[in-house]
Amino acid sequence: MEKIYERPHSLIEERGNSFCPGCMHGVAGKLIAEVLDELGQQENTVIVYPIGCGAMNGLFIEADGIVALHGRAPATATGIKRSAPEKLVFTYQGDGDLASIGFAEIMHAANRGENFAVFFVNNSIYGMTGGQMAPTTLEGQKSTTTPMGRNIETEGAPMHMCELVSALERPVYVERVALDTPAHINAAKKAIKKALQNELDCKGFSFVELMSNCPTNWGCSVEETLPFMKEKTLKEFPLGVYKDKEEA
Ligand SMILES: Cc1ncc(C[n+]2csc(CCOP(=O)(O)OP(=O)(O)O)c2C)c(N)n1
Repeated sequence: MEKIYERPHSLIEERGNSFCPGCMHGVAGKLIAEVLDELGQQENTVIVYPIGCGAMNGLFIEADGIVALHGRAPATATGIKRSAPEKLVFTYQGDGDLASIGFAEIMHAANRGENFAVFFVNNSIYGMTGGQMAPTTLEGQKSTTTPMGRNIETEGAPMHMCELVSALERPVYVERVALDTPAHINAAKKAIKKALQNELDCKGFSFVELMSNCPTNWGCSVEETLPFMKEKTLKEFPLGVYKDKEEA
Protein backbone atom coordinates (compact mmCIF):
# COMPACT_ATOMS: atom_id res chain seq x y z
CA MET A 1 0.00 0.00 0.00
CA GLU A 2 1.25 3.49 -0.80
CA LYS A 3 2.18 5.55 2.23
CA ILE A 4 0.58 8.95 1.84
CA TYR A 5 1.22 10.45 5.27
CA GLU A 6 3.77 9.94 7.98
CA ARG A 7 3.91 11.40 11.46
CA PRO A 8 6.50 14.20 11.41
CA HIS A 9 9.78 13.13 13.01
CA SER A 10 9.82 16.49 14.77
CA LEU A 11 6.81 15.46 16.87
CA ILE A 12 7.63 13.38 19.93
CA GLU A 13 6.35 9.91 19.21
CA GLU A 14 5.23 8.56 22.58
CA ARG A 15 2.97 11.49 23.38
CA GLY A 16 -0.33 12.72 22.09
CA ASN A 17 -0.98 16.23 23.26
CA SER A 18 -2.63 17.70 26.31
CA PHE A 19 -4.55 20.53 24.69
CA CYS A 20 -8.31 20.68 25.30
CA PRO A 21 -10.28 18.70 22.68
CA GLY A 22 -10.65 20.73 19.48
CA CYS A 23 -8.00 23.31 20.38
CA MET A 24 -6.07 24.45 17.32
CA HIS A 25 -2.73 24.89 19.12
CA GLY A 26 -2.18 21.20 18.34
CA VAL A 27 -2.77 21.83 14.63
CA ALA A 28 -0.26 24.70 14.66
CA GLY A 29 2.31 22.51 16.45
CA LYS A 30 1.88 19.71 13.94
CA LEU A 31 2.31 22.11 11.00
CA ILE A 32 5.50 23.49 12.52
CA ALA A 33 6.82 19.94 13.05
CA GLU A 34 6.04 19.05 9.43
CA VAL A 35 7.83 22.15 8.16
CA LEU A 36 10.89 21.49 10.36
CA ASP A 37 11.06 18.00 8.81
CA GLU A 38 10.68 19.33 5.28
CA LEU A 39 13.36 21.98 5.78
CA GLY A 40 15.67 19.45 7.50
CA GLN A 41 16.01 21.85 10.46
CA GLN A 42 14.89 19.77 13.45
CA GLU A 43 18.40 19.49 14.89
CA ASN A 44 19.19 23.12 14.20
CA THR A 45 16.10 24.74 15.73
CA VAL A 46 15.51 26.73 18.91
CA ILE A 47 11.86 27.55 19.59
CA VAL A 48 11.04 30.33 22.04
CA TYR A 49 7.70 29.54 23.71
CA PRO A 50 5.39 31.94 25.57
CA ILE A 51 3.45 31.93 28.77
CA GLY A 52 0.09 30.37 27.99
CA CYS A 53 -1.32 27.22 26.42
CA GLY A 54 0.98 27.51 23.41
CA ALA A 55 3.95 26.70 25.62
CA MET A 56 2.66 23.13 25.81
CA ASN A 57 3.74 22.61 22.22
CA GLY A 58 7.22 22.46 23.72
CA LEU A 59 6.26 19.12 25.24
CA PHE A 60 5.39 17.65 21.86
CA ILE A 61 7.72 19.23 19.31
CA GLU A 62 11.07 17.44 19.31
CA ALA A 63 13.38 20.44 19.01
CA ASP A 64 15.35 22.61 21.38
CA GLY A 65 13.25 25.24 23.09
CA ILE A 66 13.02 27.70 25.91
CA VAL A 67 10.02 29.34 27.61
CA ALA A 68 10.24 33.13 27.82
CA LEU A 69 7.58 34.30 30.21
CA HIS A 70 5.15 37.18 29.85
CA GLY A 71 5.67 38.24 26.26
CA ARG A 72 9.45 38.40 26.40
CA ALA A 73 9.88 35.77 23.65
CA PRO A 74 10.99 38.28 20.97
CA ALA A 75 13.65 39.71 23.31
CA THR A 76 14.87 36.19 24.18
CA ALA A 77 14.85 35.16 20.51
CA THR A 78 16.86 38.28 19.68
CA GLY A 79 19.59 37.24 22.11
CA ILE A 80 19.68 33.63 20.91
CA LYS A 81 19.66 34.50 17.20
CA ARG A 82 22.30 37.22 17.52
CA SER A 83 24.65 34.93 19.46
CA ALA A 84 23.97 31.84 17.32
CA PRO A 85 22.97 33.16 13.88
CA GLU A 86 23.34 29.72 12.29
CA LYS A 87 20.39 28.42 14.36
CA LEU A 88 16.81 28.54 13.13
CA VAL A 89 15.13 30.54 15.89
CA PHE A 90 11.46 31.46 16.10
CA THR A 91 8.86 32.42 18.66
CA TYR A 92 5.45 30.84 19.16
CA GLN A 93 3.12 33.16 21.10
CA GLY A 94 -0.52 33.61 22.07
CA ASP A 95 -2.45 36.87 21.87
CA GLY A 96 -2.42 37.68 25.59
CA ASP A 97 1.31 37.01 25.63
CA LEU A 98 2.22 38.86 22.42
CA ALA A 99 -0.36 41.62 21.99
CA SER A 100 -0.83 42.57 25.63
CA ILE A 101 1.94 41.69 28.06
CA GLY A 102 4.65 41.58 25.40
CA PHE A 103 3.45 44.34 23.09
CA ALA A 104 6.62 46.39 23.47
CA GLU A 105 8.86 43.39 22.81
CA ILE A 106 7.13 42.35 19.60
CA MET A 107 6.93 45.86 18.18
CA HIS A 108 10.59 46.60 18.85
CA ALA A 109 11.85 43.25 17.55
CA ALA A 110 9.79 43.86 14.38
CA ASN A 111 11.04 47.44 14.14
CA ARG A 112 14.65 46.29 14.45
CA GLY A 113 14.02 43.75 11.72
CA GLU A 114 15.51 40.87 13.66
CA ASN A 115 16.22 37.87 11.47
CA PHE A 116 13.72 35.43 12.97
CA ALA A 117 10.11 34.37 12.50
CA VAL A 118 7.19 34.90 14.87
CA PHE A 119 4.15 32.61 14.95
CA PHE A 120 1.30 34.41 16.68
CA VAL A 121 -1.68 32.24 17.63
CA ASN A 122 -4.74 34.48 17.98
CA ASN A 123 -7.65 32.74 19.76
CA SER A 124 -9.08 36.10 20.87
CA ILE A 125 -8.90 35.28 24.57
CA TYR A 126 -6.50 34.46 27.41
CA GLY A 127 -6.76 30.66 27.34
CA MET A 128 -4.60 29.23 30.08
CA THR A 129 -5.58 31.70 32.80
CA GLY A 130 -9.30 31.10 32.36
CA GLY A 131 -10.77 33.18 29.57
CA GLN A 132 -10.02 36.81 30.38
CA MET A 133 -10.33 39.48 27.69
CA ALA A 134 -7.32 39.77 25.37
CA PRO A 135 -6.47 42.77 23.18
CA THR A 136 -7.88 40.69 20.30
CA THR A 137 -11.23 39.85 21.92
CA LEU A 138 -14.04 40.78 19.54
CA GLU A 139 -16.49 43.59 20.20
CA GLY A 140 -19.37 42.06 22.16
CA GLN A 141 -17.48 38.85 22.87
CA LYS A 142 -17.97 37.56 26.40
CA SER A 143 -14.98 36.76 28.56
CA THR A 144 -14.57 36.36 32.30
CA THR A 145 -13.47 40.01 32.57
CA THR A 146 -16.14 41.25 30.12
CA PRO A 147 -19.13 39.15 31.16
CA MET A 148 -21.53 41.48 29.30
CA GLY A 149 -19.35 41.36 26.18
CA ARG A 150 -16.44 43.62 25.20
CA ASN A 151 -17.54 47.22 25.01
CA ILE A 152 -15.18 49.24 22.83
CA GLU A 153 -16.15 52.46 24.65
CA THR A 154 -14.57 51.17 27.84
CA GLU A 155 -12.27 48.32 26.73
CA GLY A 156 -11.05 49.61 23.39
CA ALA A 157 -11.29 47.91 20.02
CA PRO A 158 -9.73 44.58 19.00
CA MET A 159 -6.06 45.07 18.10
CA HIS A 160 -4.90 43.99 14.67
CA MET A 161 -1.31 42.91 15.00
CA CYS A 162 -0.62 42.16 11.30
CA GLU A 163 -1.76 45.66 10.39
CA LEU A 164 0.40 47.22 13.12
CA VAL A 165 3.52 45.15 12.40
CA SER A 166 3.25 45.62 8.64
CA ALA A 167 3.13 49.41 9.10
CA LEU A 168 6.74 49.28 10.33
CA GLU A 169 9.62 49.70 7.90
CA ARG A 170 11.73 46.64 8.69
CA PRO A 171 9.53 43.49 8.63
CA VAL A 172 9.82 41.60 5.33
CA TYR A 173 6.80 39.31 5.47
CA VAL A 174 3.51 39.58 7.38
CA GLU A 175 0.56 37.25 6.74
CA ARG A 176 -2.64 36.29 8.57
CA VAL A 177 -3.82 32.70 8.09
CA ALA A 178 -6.33 30.47 9.89
CA LEU A 179 -6.55 26.94 11.26
CA ASP A 180 -10.28 26.29 10.87
CA THR A 181 -10.63 24.46 7.54
CA PRO A 182 -8.41 22.06 5.54
CA ALA A 183 -7.84 24.73 2.86
CA HIS A 184 -6.87 27.30 5.50
CA ILE A 185 -4.60 24.79 7.23
CA ASN A 186 -2.76 24.12 3.95
CA ALA A 187 -2.31 27.86 3.45
CA ALA A 188 -1.11 28.21 7.06
CA LYS A 189 1.56 25.59 6.47
CA LYS A 190 2.80 27.44 3.38
CA ALA A 191 3.03 30.66 5.40
CA ILE A 192 4.96 28.93 8.20
CA LYS A 193 7.36 27.47 5.67
CA LYS A 194 7.84 30.78 3.89
CA ALA A 195 8.58 32.59 7.16
CA LEU A 196 11.19 30.00 8.17
CA GLN A 197 12.73 29.97 4.70
CA ASN A 198 13.01 33.78 4.87
CA GLU A 199 15.01 33.38 8.05
CA LEU A 200 17.25 30.69 6.56
CA ASP A 201 17.86 33.05 3.63
CA CYS A 202 18.71 35.87 6.11
CA LYS A 203 15.95 38.09 4.74
CA GLY A 204 14.81 39.44 8.11
CA PHE A 205 11.69 39.57 10.27
CA SER A 206 8.61 37.50 9.36
CA PHE A 207 5.31 37.53 11.25
CA VAL A 208 2.55 34.96 10.73
CA GLU A 209 -0.71 35.30 12.64
CA LEU A 210 -2.65 32.04 12.95
CA MET A 211 -6.34 32.51 13.71
CA SER A 212 -7.43 29.92 16.22
CA ASN A 213 -10.17 28.92 18.64
CA CYS A 214 -10.64 28.18 22.34
CA PRO A 215 -13.71 25.97 22.84
CA THR A 216 -13.16 25.80 26.60
CA ASN A 217 -13.08 29.54 27.25
CA TRP A 218 -15.44 30.57 24.47
CA GLY A 219 -17.88 28.34 26.37
CA CYS A 220 -19.12 26.40 23.37
CA SER A 221 -18.68 23.06 21.63
CA VAL A 222 -15.77 22.43 19.28
CA GLU A 223 -18.19 22.38 16.32
CA GLU A 224 -19.63 25.75 17.30
CA THR A 225 -16.20 27.39 17.19
CA LEU A 226 -16.01 26.87 13.40
CA PRO A 227 -19.01 29.00 12.34
CA PHE A 228 -17.99 31.57 14.98
CA MET A 229 -14.57 31.84 13.38
CA LYS A 230 -15.99 32.04 9.86
CA GLU A 231 -18.74 34.55 10.62
CA LYS A 232 -17.17 36.64 13.37
CA THR A 233 -13.43 36.23 13.90
CA LEU A 234 -12.34 36.19 10.27
CA LYS A 235 -14.55 39.19 9.48
CA GLU A 236 -12.81 41.22 12.19
CA PHE A 237 -9.38 39.79 11.26
CA PRO A 238 -9.27 39.38 7.46
CA LEU A 239 -6.87 36.77 6.14
CA GLY A 240 -4.20 37.74 3.68
CA VAL A 241 -0.67 38.94 3.05
CA TYR A 242 -0.12 42.29 4.75
CA LYS A 243 3.47 42.71 3.64
CA ASP A 244 5.82 40.80 1.40
CA LYS A 245 8.93 42.73 0.42
CA GLU A 246 9.68 40.15 -2.26
CA GLU A 247 6.38 40.82 -3.98
CA ALA A 248 6.68 44.62 -3.64
C1 LIG B 1 -2.29 36.39 37.71
C2 LIG B 1 -1.48 35.99 36.52
N1 LIG B 1 -1.17 36.92 35.63
C3 LIG B 1 -0.49 36.56 34.54
C4 LIG B 1 -0.12 35.26 34.36
C5 LIG B 1 0.60 34.88 33.16
N2 LIG B 1 -0.15 34.11 32.24
C6 LIG B 1 -0.08 32.77 32.17
S1 LIG B 1 -1.00 32.10 30.94
C7 LIG B 1 -1.49 33.62 30.48
C8 LIG B 1 -2.48 33.80 29.35
C9 LIG B 1 -1.88 33.68 28.06
O1 LIG B 1 -2.91 33.87 27.13
P1 LIG B 1 -2.60 33.84 25.62
O2 LIG B 1 -1.31 34.49 25.35
O3 LIG B 1 -3.78 34.41 24.92
O4 LIG B 1 -2.39 32.31 25.30
P2 LIG B 1 -3.38 31.08 25.27
O5 LIG B 1 -3.28 30.44 26.63
O6 LIG B 1 -4.76 31.60 24.96
O7 LIG B 1 -2.84 30.24 24.19
C10 LIG B 1 -0.95 34.62 31.29
C11 LIG B 1 -1.19 36.06 31.17
C12 LIG B 1 -0.41 34.33 35.33
N3 LIG B 1 -0.03 33.06 35.21
N4 LIG B 1 -1.10 34.71 36.42
